[in-house]
Amino acid sequence: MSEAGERLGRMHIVSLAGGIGGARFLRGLRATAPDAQITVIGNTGDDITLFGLRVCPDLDTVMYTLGGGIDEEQGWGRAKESHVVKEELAAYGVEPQWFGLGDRDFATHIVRSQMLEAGYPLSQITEALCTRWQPGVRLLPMTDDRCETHVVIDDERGRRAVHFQEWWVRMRASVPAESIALVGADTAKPAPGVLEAIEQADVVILPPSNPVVSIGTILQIPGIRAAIAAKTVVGVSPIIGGAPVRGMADACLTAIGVETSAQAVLDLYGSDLIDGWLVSPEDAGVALEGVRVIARPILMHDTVAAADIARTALDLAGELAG
Ligand code: FO1
Repeated sequence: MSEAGERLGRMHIVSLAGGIGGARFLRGLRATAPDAQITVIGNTGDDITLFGLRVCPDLDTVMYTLGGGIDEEQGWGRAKESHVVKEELAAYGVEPQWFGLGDRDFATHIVRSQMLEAGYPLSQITEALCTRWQPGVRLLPMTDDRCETHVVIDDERGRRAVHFQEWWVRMRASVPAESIALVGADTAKPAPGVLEAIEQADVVILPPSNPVVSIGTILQIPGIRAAIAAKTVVGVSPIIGGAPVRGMADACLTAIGVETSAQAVLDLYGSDLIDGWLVSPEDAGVALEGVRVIARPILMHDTVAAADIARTALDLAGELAG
């Protein structure tokens, strides 16, 4: 194995991850560092209880994407899905009907919910679910404690907080968010293994996930941001040329008064957290004291492209770690 390959072989990588963009990046990271030990800290702020079942969209998106079960077109949910249960629930007039849970996906939520009911923590449940999917990374929830992202809106029904999924899926973030809060963050603890994984990491990678409701929420769990700031951290901008590549990060950034740009997201993360920052060529002017910025194509058309971007991030981290 080459020297670099040898180094990668022993490498401990920690990556934070949200939904679709993060999961696709991780597929590339795993491809470019097949022998590295990769720990993924997954966002649980999107989690929601529906029909008595606990749904963990970002954990499932990482698990299905890396485990080969994802609906590639949608980026979430299972491939070859059917929706008979959803239709039957609708026939009973049961709400909500705006969240598309498929029959295969229901099995994941049933297993998770019965294990929660039996008293297992989410981290052990996620480990159990990953035994089937073999994602090739260690997937940890950011916390085992209940945290949910809620969004304050003011519409015809007045000013109120709605669950992030209702704002994101039912409203398509069309109603401006007055504020976004991670309910429960202040009393939440990092899940077992999270701080240890960060401590043992050679590098921490921030994929191009939503900086507010995915990466931002993970950083709000007490102890996680400080632990990561102590490491060599390289991030990939989720914004290219003033627009998010996918999803609605712009609506989230606007909600917290941050401009939708690669510069503004870097400023939001801060140089106390970030050591290296990958931006697209059209954002080559991005700069921040104490941060090495590299401009190169960062659009993940496929796993090969994602692997190439991930390799650039790892190589930059290697240089910065010195
Ligand atoms: N996103 C949608 O836009 N519409 C849906 O109906 C929907 C259902 C859904 C079910 C399970 C799941 O794991 C994810 C689902 N998502 C859906 C995506 C989800 O809202 C987002 O992936 C994250 O919460 C944000 O990254």
